[in-house]
Amino acid sequence: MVTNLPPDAKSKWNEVTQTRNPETRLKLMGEFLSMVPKHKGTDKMCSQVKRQMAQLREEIEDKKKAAKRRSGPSYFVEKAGAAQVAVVGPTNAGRSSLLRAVTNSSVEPAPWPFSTRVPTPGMLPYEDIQFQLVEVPPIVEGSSEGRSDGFQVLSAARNSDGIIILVDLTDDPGGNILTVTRELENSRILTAEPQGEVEVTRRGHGSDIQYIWEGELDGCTTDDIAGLLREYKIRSALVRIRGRVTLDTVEDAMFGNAVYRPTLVIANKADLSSDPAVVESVRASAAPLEAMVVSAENPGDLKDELGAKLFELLGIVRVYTKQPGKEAAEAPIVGHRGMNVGDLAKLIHSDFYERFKYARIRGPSAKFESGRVGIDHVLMDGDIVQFHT
Ligand SMILES: Nc1nc2c(ncn2[C@@H]2O[C@H](COP(=O)(O)OP(=O)(O)OP(=O)(O)O)[C@@H](O)[C@H]2O)c(=O)[nH]1
Ligand SMILES: [Mg+2]
Repeated sequence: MVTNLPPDAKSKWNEVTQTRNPETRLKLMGEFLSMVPKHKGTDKMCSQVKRQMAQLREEIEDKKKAAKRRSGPSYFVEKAGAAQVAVVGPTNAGRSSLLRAVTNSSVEPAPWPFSTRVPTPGMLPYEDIQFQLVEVPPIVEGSSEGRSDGFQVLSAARNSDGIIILVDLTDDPGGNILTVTRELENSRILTAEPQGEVEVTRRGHGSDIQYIWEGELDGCTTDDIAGLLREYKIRSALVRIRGRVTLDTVEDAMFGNAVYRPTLVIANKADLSSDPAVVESVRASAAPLEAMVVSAENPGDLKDELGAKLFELLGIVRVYTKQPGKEAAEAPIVGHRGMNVGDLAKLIHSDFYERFKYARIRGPSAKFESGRVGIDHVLMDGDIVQFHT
């Protein structure tokens, strides 16, 4: 929550957001902080800004280093399959072992800590799709401040579509779940779905605030928002409102963008501990996130169980297209819960969307005999869709 910033601080922040040059930006952020009164209401915002400053400093350093030597380990993993899921956690919890157990990855588990140094992918097949699991180097206390390559580690998590937090059932699982979720949250990666989301896109021209409504305001009006943005010297912007949004959510959006990543907790090494009290405490620490208890050493049906869990968690919807007089396509097009016929058309080709007349559906979402539907019809997993343009 950000409260009662003096006007000069707000206009300084405006300068910060207008500046691209990292060195100047860093200097302006320092000036901004010195203008912020220190109290409980500004704590969270100050630490967010400090973290952004630490990250900038590291970027500046990295650029200097990169200018000297042109190579280094890459933290970016190209997405593949239906979704990319980052497997994060403390060192030695068994992330490499999990990838060995459920994916085609040949990453080597090791008894010593910090053995995996760069994000390492593997594919987990599930029915007719695949999930890409990426083992991300360990998260430690202080990762969000840059400890142990923390910025790169956390940006790999941010870059994913979902997260698995893997902990060792025999090594303070509750404490480790809390540490990892705190480091994620500190770097603005939310593991619980936020009630409301705001996106503010500034425009260089015009003098009005336009809205895209995918939700509603809670305890404030559009006048309040326009007033707040004016204090930050923003007169023209596109504001996207999702879910229930308060004025605080809007102000929060001015300071670094939070992302939500659906998250599953897995407690590993169940073969070493079967104490129900420990399992119960893991579930309690993970809540409201769901927790699975597994053994990568002795995985049994883990491949299928994990595939099904991720499918549900990520809200995946598979749709099969069909051309008149032919069989439906074997490979699905992968979308997300809530996807409608128009979204699907856009995924295939913008032409399809523009020339759309109607579609015929067979499968779970079909309501009428003819299966004839319009562009807003919401699809369900397993639908077969024939477009008419
Ligand atoms: N008993 C038992 N040991 C396991 C299990 N999973 C992993 N281990 C052991 O735990 C140690 C660490 O496993 P890794 O898979 O390398 O752990 P990691 O999380 O990838 O560790 P780093 O990449 O080094 O941070 C190894 O000695 C594994 O053999 C399990 O389910 N049961
Ligand atoms: Mg590893």
